Amino acid sequence: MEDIRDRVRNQGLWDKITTPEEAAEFIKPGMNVATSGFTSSGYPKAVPLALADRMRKNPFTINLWTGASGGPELDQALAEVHGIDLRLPFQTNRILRSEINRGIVDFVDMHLSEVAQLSRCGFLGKIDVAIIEACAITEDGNIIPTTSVGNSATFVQEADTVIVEINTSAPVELEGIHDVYLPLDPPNRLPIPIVHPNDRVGVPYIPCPIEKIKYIVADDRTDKTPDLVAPDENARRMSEHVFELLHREIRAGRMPKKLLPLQAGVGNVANAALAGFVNSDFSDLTVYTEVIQDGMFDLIDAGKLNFASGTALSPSPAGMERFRQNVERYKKHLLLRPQEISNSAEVIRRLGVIAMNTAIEVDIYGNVNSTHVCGTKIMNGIGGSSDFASNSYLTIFFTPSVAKDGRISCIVPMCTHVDNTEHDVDVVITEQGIADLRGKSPRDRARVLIENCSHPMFRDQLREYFERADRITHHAHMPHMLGDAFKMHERYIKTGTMMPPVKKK
Ligand code: 0RQ
Repeated sequence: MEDIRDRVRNQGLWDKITTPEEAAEFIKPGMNVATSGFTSSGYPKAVPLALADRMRKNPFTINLWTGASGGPELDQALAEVHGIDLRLPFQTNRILRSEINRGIVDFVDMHLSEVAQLSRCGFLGKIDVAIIEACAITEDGNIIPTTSVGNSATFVQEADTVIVEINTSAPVELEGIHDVYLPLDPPNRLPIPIVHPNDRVGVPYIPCPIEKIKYIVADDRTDKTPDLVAPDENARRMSEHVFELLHREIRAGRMPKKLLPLQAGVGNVANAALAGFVNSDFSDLTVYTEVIQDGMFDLIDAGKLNFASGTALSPSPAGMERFRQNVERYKKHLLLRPQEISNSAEVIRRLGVIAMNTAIEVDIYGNVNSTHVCGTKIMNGIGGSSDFASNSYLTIFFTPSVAKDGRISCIVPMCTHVDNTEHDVDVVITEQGIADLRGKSPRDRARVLIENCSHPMFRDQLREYFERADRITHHAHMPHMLGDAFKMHERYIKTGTMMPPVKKK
């Protein structure tokens, strides 16, 4: 492994360099441990692995806070030894998810923009230790993050003790890509002075008092981001619908030709939508989002993307290699901010972002469930989807019209759990079509969602539900038959089989 002393530029800190085992020894049962990391980027690896090893031999638990999801060396390693008591604010690991859904881990599902403020204001308890992955430590002891900023700056500010993992697999050229701005809390907060996605308003490092750094460890493991999956036919069709919608908006004079800044969630459809922009006639694009993925490199190479602001650089392993080979060129177009800023309601609203996220299910009135399968089992968490959905100029939700090989409809009478309400959802897109809900009453929203977005296999059943509810409730504002609303889910849960389509009367 490369000698990390080149990267620890304050020589006074060299005697803090130690082994991951010694650093992990400092973490005691019940501690609140807050780490860097966002969507499997820039999370600490060596100390959590050493901690998991300790827990395996001598079981105990900690509470784990991060930016968003962590990679296998963090979330999975600690979940496998049942070492997490409480986890916040987002996760995507299969084993951790199972621990949560079995009631072993308490999970607090939070808006990603709010974690830092809640932490600073003391709602979450105090941070005993912050473990931060870094590219380097400056002469003044400040921390240069790696592939994500997330909540790291606030965690460092609030923690009693800081452990830094210098990761030598992170290119040193990452220095300069970060812009760290920490807002004051109410009543002293000032406007965040970002008026374009590329505005720099902070400093290129995480401020850290030297005396807080207790240990520095070396690591060279790379981020374990998922491989890129080729868009499937549904994702391709949804991305075509997005372009149709955006062209419509331009023709109506509601959107400039170069569009407004784009936000795209993670996953198959978001990737397909971004990939689709490469071959579209859109250019001069900007992005104001959380996660910068492979699609952005394609857009930069195609000369279509001017600038992308995010909080995590989360390409696939192949995408990271591509970044590494062309770091200076891509860096000119990219910037990483704290998630409190990348997801700031104030900035999103000012910039007029186009938000594109994915739902698990959408009900006929436009409420969105992004987190809980059949209302009880958490998938990943709300993440930043609602930070963007509630504040964007145009809020789009994607979902395939059916899931589980057609056994369940993703357009349902009533969501079993609501993350984004009807008031925040402008447009729903499935592979079947587009439902533009803006300016529509609940009953009109139901009609357009059923007719344009549901799968033909379930359409009659949804029509029948809506018409019966409308009749029975005497055309109430939002017709519902509460007893019948979840029948579509019940059948799926009980039999796991597709409901037979209802015959037209
Ligand atoms: O199940 O994993 O068993 O195969 O849900 O669904 O179709 O693979 O879609 O990977 O795009 O994830 C909403 C979860 C979609 C994601 C969600 C089952 C389906 C599959 C995953 P399997 P797909 P995706 C930026 C924004 C919230 C956070 C967010 C998400 C699994 O997009 O977590 O947007 N969003 N953050 O079979 C039963 C249904 C179902 C269903 C899907 N109706 N009923 N199962 N599934 N619909 C990023 C951050 O914030 C960091």
